[in-house]
Order: sequence, then C-alpha cells, then structure tokens
Amino acid sequence: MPNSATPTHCPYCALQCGMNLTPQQDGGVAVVERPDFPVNKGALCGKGRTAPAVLASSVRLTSPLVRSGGTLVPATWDEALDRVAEGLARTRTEHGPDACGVFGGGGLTNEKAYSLGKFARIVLGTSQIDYNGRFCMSSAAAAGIKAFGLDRGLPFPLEDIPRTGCVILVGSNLAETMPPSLRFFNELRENGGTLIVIDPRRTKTAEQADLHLSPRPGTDLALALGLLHLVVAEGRVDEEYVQERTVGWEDARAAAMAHWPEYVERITGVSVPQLREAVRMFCEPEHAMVLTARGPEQQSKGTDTVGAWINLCLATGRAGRPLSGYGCLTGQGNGQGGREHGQKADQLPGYRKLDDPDARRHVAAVWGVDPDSLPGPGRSAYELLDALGTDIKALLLMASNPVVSAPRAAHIEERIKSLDFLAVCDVVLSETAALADVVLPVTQWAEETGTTTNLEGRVLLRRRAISPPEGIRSDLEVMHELAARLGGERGLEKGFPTDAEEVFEELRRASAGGAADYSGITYRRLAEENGVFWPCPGSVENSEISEESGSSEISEGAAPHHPGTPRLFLDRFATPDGRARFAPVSHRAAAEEPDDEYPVLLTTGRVVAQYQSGAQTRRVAELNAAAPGPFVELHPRLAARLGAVEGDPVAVVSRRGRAVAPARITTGIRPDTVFMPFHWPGEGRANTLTNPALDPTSRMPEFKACAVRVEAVKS
Ligand SMILES: Nc1nc2c(c(=O)[nH]1)N[C@H]1C(S)=C(S)[C@@H](COP(=O)(O)OP(=O)(O)OC[C@H]3O[C@@H](n4cnc5c(=O)[nH]c(N)nc54)[C@H](O)[C@@H]3O)O[C@H]1N2
Ligand SMILES: Nc1nc2c(c(=O)[nH]1)N[C@H]1C(S)=C(S)[C@@H](COP(=O)(O)OP(=O)(O)OC[C@H]3O[C@@H](n4cnc5c(=O)[nH]c(N)nc54)[C@H](O)[C@@H]3O)O[C@H]1N2
Ligand code: SF4
Ligand SMILES: [Mo]
Repeated sequence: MPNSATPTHCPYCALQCGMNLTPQQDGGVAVVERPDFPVNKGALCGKGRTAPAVLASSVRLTSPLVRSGGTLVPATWDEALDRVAEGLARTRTEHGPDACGVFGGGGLTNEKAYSLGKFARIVLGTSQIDYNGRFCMSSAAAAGIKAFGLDRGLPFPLEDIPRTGCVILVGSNLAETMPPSLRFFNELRENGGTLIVIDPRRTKTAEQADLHLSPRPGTDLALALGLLHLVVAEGRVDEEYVQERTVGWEDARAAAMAHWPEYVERITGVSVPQLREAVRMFCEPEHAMVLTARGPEQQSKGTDTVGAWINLCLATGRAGRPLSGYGCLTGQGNGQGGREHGQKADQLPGYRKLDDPDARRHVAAVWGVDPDSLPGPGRSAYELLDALGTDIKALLLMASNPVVSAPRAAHIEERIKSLDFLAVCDVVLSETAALADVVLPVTQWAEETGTTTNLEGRVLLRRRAISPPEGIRSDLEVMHELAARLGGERGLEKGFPTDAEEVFEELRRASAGGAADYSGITYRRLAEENGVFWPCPGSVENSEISEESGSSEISEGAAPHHPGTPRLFLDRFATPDGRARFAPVSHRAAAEEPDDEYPVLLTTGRVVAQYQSGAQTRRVAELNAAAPGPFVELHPRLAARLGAVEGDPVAVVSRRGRAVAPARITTGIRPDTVFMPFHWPGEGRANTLTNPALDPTSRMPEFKACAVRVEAVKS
C-alpha cells in the first residue's frame, strides 16, 4: 500500500472539519491538511491538529477492566462481556427491563447511535435510554420542530453566511468552539455585512462583532421580545410574508408588545439605544440570519427563548428564503445525526416519534419485531441519571462522562455510585469509567469507519486510517457480543452487524420516509460527493419495507438520484399546511435568581483548547499546556469587593455545592456574573454548582444561569 493519505474528519466538534491522515513509521498517523473539504478548507483548531495523540496506547485503555475487590483489574474480553451480560440480565430478571438504563452520546457515529437505540429497545426491552445531546441542543430542536415542523441544525450550508446581510449570533463563542468557522463571518464583514454577538462576556467572538450586546445570563427571551417589540413599533414587519407563510402572528405580536424596550433594558441590562441599533442592523439589509448556540439554549426556558428568536426571523420575513433564516449551531461531532436515529428517549430512527403508531410499525418491520414489543418513551437524560440507584439499577454507558458534565454533578456522581451495576465503553478511563464495574476499551475515529452528520445536516464519511492497538474492539462489536449473550436462543446478534456499512444500509431503510431520510445516501456517494445533506430520499417503492420479511433492498441504481437538500424550507415549511408557527412566548426569570445569600450569577461554557468533560483533551500535552485547569472569570469591581487577586483561588458556592479555582479578572464580563469552564473534575468542577432545573418541553438543564456566592479563599 502506498503511503497514501486517508481523507476523514475530526473526532471532536460539530464542524467535522475535513483532514487527511497519513501513516507514520511508528505505526501512528499524522494530520495533514485537506483543502478540498468546503467547511474548513484545510484549517483546523489545536484539538483537531493534536487528535492523534489520543490514539497512543500510553493514554488510552488497552484492555477490558473488571472490578475485583474494589479495584479495576485487566480481564479478557470474554470475562468482561460475560460480566456485562450477567449484570444486565440479572437486573432485568429481578427488577424488570426498565431497571436497565442506557446512556449514549452525540459523539457516536450514526451507525453506533442507531445500534444503541435498537439495542436498548429490542435486546434489553427498556424504555430507559437517553443521551448527552439532551444537555446540548434539545431546546433548539424542540423550538425548531414547533416553528418549522422539522429540526435540522442549520437549514443552509455555512457557505451562505458570507452572502447574507447581518448575522445575530446568540450565545455562541465560535471563535473558541469552532474556530475555522470564523472565516465565514470574516467574509461576511468583508462583503459589507454585519455581525451582532449576544453574550454576557466579551469573548473572542464578541471582539469580532460590529455590535456586542451583553445581557444578564438567562434573559435572552426578554431580549428577543424587546427586539420584536421594536420591529413592530418601527413598522419593520414584513406583513406580506407573515400573511402568506406563517400562522400565529397576532398572539406573538401581543406578547412582544407587552415587552417595552425600557422594561427589557431593566431585565437584560442591554440599553434601549443598543436594542434599537440591533434592530436597525438586522432589518436594513435584504437578508439576515439568527444563529443560536448553548448560551440561550441551556436555560430552563430554552425552548421558548429559541422560539422568540425564531419569531424575530418570521416577523421580518427572514426564514425559508435564500440567504436568510434561523439556525442552531450544533455541538458534538455527531450532535445532529446522534439526535436523529433513536438514542433519544422518545425517538425512533429517521427522526421518528416513538409514540407514533406508523413510525413503530415501520421501524419494527425493519427490525423484524412486533411493533407492540417496542417500549414507549423513557426519561430525559438528567431524569434518567437522577433515577440511578432507585428505579434504574444497572446502566450501560457509551460516549459520555457525566461525573464531569452533568448538572449538579456531585449528586449525579452519588447516584452513579449507588448503581448495582455500571458498564462503560470508552477510549480512555474517564472519571465515570473509573466508577464502573466493567470498562470496555473501544476503537476511535481514525481506527474505524462510520458516518457523522455535521451542523449543516451534511452526512459525512469517516474512514479507517489505521488499525487499533491489540485488544481493543469497536462499540459495534460490543453491541453484537452483548446481543448474542443476552438474546439467548433468539439470535439477536444478527441484527447487530459489526461492519458499519452494513449498519448504515439498515439505517437507510429505517430512516426511509422519516423526517431525517437517509435512504438515498450510500457510502459510495459520501466518498464521491464530500457529504450529502439530508433529507435525501431513495426510491419510494424500493424503500417500502415488507412487514413479513422485515427486509428489503433500497437499490440506489433504481432510485432517481436525489441530490440531497442543502437548503430547507425555500418553498414551504415542514408543517402540515406549509406555514411556520409563531411561538406565543413571554419572558420568565431563570429558575434561580440571585438573592442576598447567593447574589451573583454563574454561567459556564468552554475554552478553545479543551473539549467537553476533557476526558480526551486533558490527555494531550499541548492542549493541557494551553489550558491547564479551571478558573473563575470575574469583573474587577466584583474582585475588588471580594478582595480577590488575579491567580489566587476563589470559592464559588451554590445551593448544590462549592468549587474552588483561580481568579481570572477581566473587564470582559458583566460585574454581576462569573464564568467557569466545565472541562475539569475535582475541586474546580463547575458542575458541582450548576442547577438541574429543566426546560418543561425539551427537558434540557439550565447550565447557563444559577445563583452563587463568591468568596476569596485565604491561602
Ligand atoms: N473548544 C471546544 N469546542 C467545542 C466544545 C468544547 O467543549 N470545547 N464542545 C462542542 C459542543 S458539544 C458544543 S455544544 C459547542 C458549544 O459551543 P458554544 O455554545 O459556542 O459554547 P459555550 O461556551 O458553552 O457557550 C457560548 C457562550 O454563551 C455565553 N453565555 C453564557 N450564558 C449566556 C446567556 O444566558 N445568554 C447568552 N446569550 N450567552 C450566554 C458564554 O459566555 C459563552 O461565551 O461547542 C463545541 N465545540
Ligand atoms: N456546566 C456545563 N456543563 C455542560 C455544558 C455546559 O455548557 N456547561 N455543556 C453540555 C453539553 S452541550 C454537552 S454536549 C455535554 C458533553 O459532556 P459529555 O457527555 O461528558 O461529553 P464528552 O466529554 O465528550 O464525553 C465523551 C466520552 O466518550 C468517550 N468517547 C469518545 N468517542 C467515543 C466513541 O466513539 N465510543 C465510546 N464508547 N466512547 C467515546 C470520550 O473519551 C469521553 O470519555 O456536557 C454538558 N455539560
Ligand atoms: S473546529 Fe471542531 S471539527 Fe474542526 S478541528 Fe477543531 S474540534 Fe475538530
Ligand atoms: Mo454539546
């Protein structure tokens, strides 16, 4: 084999930057530029560049581990898999199938996410499955479905951004969380467009903006309503568009009119002239976009908040038209695909609903089971974790590290410890894996093939570039082996192929006719076309599933070649009548507002050099050098009041616990707010403090606002 480069994608965030991997003498791979992939055109952030470091045997798990006499010791695969099967089977026998929980991740490929959902429903027969995407973007998803009838992160490719007139970025720090994407915003400004950033901090992203609004955390809903109020008051509503393409304007308008700019200024801390300026910048150009990320979404009213931003787009005719629209910047590598194929509590593949009889029939036929045997919807992620040790006695966890990343993490850590049985599949010994009864070491991005769906809804092919170290198996193999052990006579393992393309072929059939229809997508197309945007239906006749056999072929050859759908909603929205829905929303406070005892607001987020719970990136020397540990960002005025000194430890105390980390004093944050990144365990764990108050619709927790007290720590 020549020393050829393998084109693939980064293991981390939702941008899914393209990269080439070339084999090295030492058996490893080096990352080389891949300029042909349009999203990043070769550019990578430090995490992508250094990703091969996590492939090294020295930092990762190389053998299954089982708990023996209180400690984790190496074991054979058979021993370890037998222990997992026994743990789950015993729980099922003693307490029923719903006592077995499954927790997945948005970093899993489509094939793994699909198989995990299927594994829970037909091998374990449990309804208790959810995943970390619930912490990430389910509020935007819920609002998108309500408004447009369909949720896909961005309804247009990133390449449209430079040609619009104005972008409002709400609570996204993409200069740190998706650095190569900054190019699109720079081009927008070079073309004469403007960028508005809404963030309580003057982030690297805000520094690029033409206008930076700095609201109090948790007040984006009021802010959006205030802007809509001004749109109406200034006669900027696109009446014709509202008439033709929407319903529900009267109620939404009435709600907005109750939010006077002065009232909104009091709630948000953003001045009326700034509100007016934002409206002018957004409304004057012919095209404009609103993009949200975790800032406004990770709130106990995230769904209504995103709804209010969508209202602003609808009232001004900026959705479902070229170069205009609302989009959500998804987060994890497969944050988009991971929420479409069934690892979510209420979901079946193809973005189908678990409580829809037609959806159950369709998917049950593909799976070769009776639709009535499929369990119903289960608990959301936080509620599932909170039920560990009580209703849920055993957990199979794949691709998440909740000991660091879940809200109210000390409590969740206790819940995890109270389980009868915990099995974790991971590439490293994460803080959560360290608590397991069995740890299964699995292959990573560069060692396996599979598809992901990036924030644009572009389905991509990751390709295997190297062999994994001896002794490591893939998540797909783990599910196959567990299905064999748990299925007994039923031969269930046949439904869990270990070859990703085989799984994808089944996923195509399962998704056919669903909202996220992948049936016209094949590995061959993905390789040739640099990704395909869903929905991409195959031929309808061919994709119909025979209920008896449960199997049919979708022959791509026979299907008219669907080009995929880079841009959604241009003719109609995905609602029954084709019109978008306004959301009749009003402001409400965060679940926990500051008071005398806890007078400051804490918000949380990310830094460029660490990824999520840090399980992977904390093992990379270069990234650790750049971001060695947690910190508390606070304004000089607050610091002066507390007597806090730059670099010295401060304690942040909430109703849930106390965290300590060095002070980082900056004028770039509101004086009533402190910020902590959440990438670290231990004393500086931000999630010791966070509030698990859930959004009533999306069940997403309020990571972005809770009340705290800050104290200088005497050293
Ligand atoms: N380096 C790095 N990149 C990542 C990740 C990572 O862990 N590290 N994770 C990936 C994932 S899964 C995700 S979800 C994305 C997240 O990407 P982002 O959403 O960009 O990341 P965050 O830092 O969580 O939040 C963005 C901003 O919201 C602001 N914010 C806080 N509270 C509020 C509020 O109430 N209102 C508003 N408007 N803003 C607020 C914060 O100050 C922060 O700057 O990043 C992806 N990329
Ligand atoms: N305070 C606060 N907390 C937050 C957030 C916040 O903004 N503030 N953001 C939330 C958000 S948006 C997210 S997405 C979550 C993310 O938080 P987590 O769910 O903890 O995500 P990761 O740290 O990416 O954990 C992924 C784990 O899976 C492993 N892994 C990677 N690839 C694979 C694979 O293919 N198979 C298997 N089996 N394992 C794999 C990694 O090594 C790692 O241990 O955190 C949430 N928590
Ligand atoms: S921006 Fe995201 S996908 Fe691109 S290299 Fe960095 S972590 Fe990887
Ligand atoms: Mo996320």
